[in-house]
Amino acid sequence: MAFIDNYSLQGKIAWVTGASYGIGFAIASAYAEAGAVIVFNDINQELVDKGLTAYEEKGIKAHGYVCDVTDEEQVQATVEKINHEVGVVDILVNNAGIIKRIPMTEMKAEDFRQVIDVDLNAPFIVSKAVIPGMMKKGHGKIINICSMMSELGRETVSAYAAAKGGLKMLTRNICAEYGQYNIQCNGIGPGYIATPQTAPLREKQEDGSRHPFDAFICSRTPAGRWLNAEELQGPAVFLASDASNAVNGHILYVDGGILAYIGKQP
Ligand code: NAP
Ligand code: GCO
Repeated sequence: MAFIDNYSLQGKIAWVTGASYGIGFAIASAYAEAGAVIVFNDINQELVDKGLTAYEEKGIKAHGYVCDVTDEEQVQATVEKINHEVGVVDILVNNAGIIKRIPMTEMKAEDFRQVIDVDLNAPFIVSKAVIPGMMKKGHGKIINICSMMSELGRETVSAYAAAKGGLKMLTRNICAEYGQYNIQCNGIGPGYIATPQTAPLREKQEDGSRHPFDAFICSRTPAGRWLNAEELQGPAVFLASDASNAVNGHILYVDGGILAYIGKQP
């Protein structure tokens, strides 16, 4: 077998949560190109149908399921359906996520809980649901989509930073607990990616000027630009493939160098 074949996902079943669009869609599209069968979910049929159409337009026959990843009963039922209709999941990407940008002293406890529920509890719920199948198969890959906020804080994102910091440690704990079953659990920490989630940070101001945060992020990124979701595809395929079987409990930051950079002098 040629070395490069280690990067193939041929015949693998990959479930990317919340992948009707955005980062999840980009990762799932790359997985399909690497040979995987794509499974994705979203919280309503309209978004699942939107995703199925988008995948079809790329020539990908994906399997879409309506599933709120915070609901353990829905997740367990979805895993049963996937096992029956597609097959046992080999690769899980915990991508679904939300953010609420509210100053902490103004944030309702319910808002904090909702972010923790989607960004931290859900990766626990979905990982717990697929690990038994991976154990039976004798292999598995779990990739948690972490964040710059797994390492850094900033104003208004207390819930998100707490969730993504916790997701970093959940990643390490799954590695510790299930590495013995040939299951590798790693994280990807994207920098600032131009998706619907960050659109509010890039909106033009009323006077047509750049959003202050847009200019700020470009000054904190050595490349001086926002990244795009496609730049996560290579790292995501690597962590889903046999090429990374000796990589476990690692958070791979795909941030253009933000974490290494103090920022451009004004
Ligand atoms: P996005 O455009 O907002 O997409 C998030 C996806 O998750 C949507 O499809 C959303 O569906 C889905 N989702 C939300 N709650 C869900 C739930 N309870 N059950 C099922 N699906 C749910 O976000 P993105 O920018 O692609 O980000 C994807 C992941 O990367 C997130 O975990 C985010 O925290 C992380 N991340 C993003 C960036 C960035 O700069 N964009 C950087 C680092 C990390 P709905 O449309 O129905 O809500
Ligand atoms: C924010 C952004 C970030 C990105 C990402 C950075 O408000 O600071 O939304 O949190 O989403 O997580 O890695």
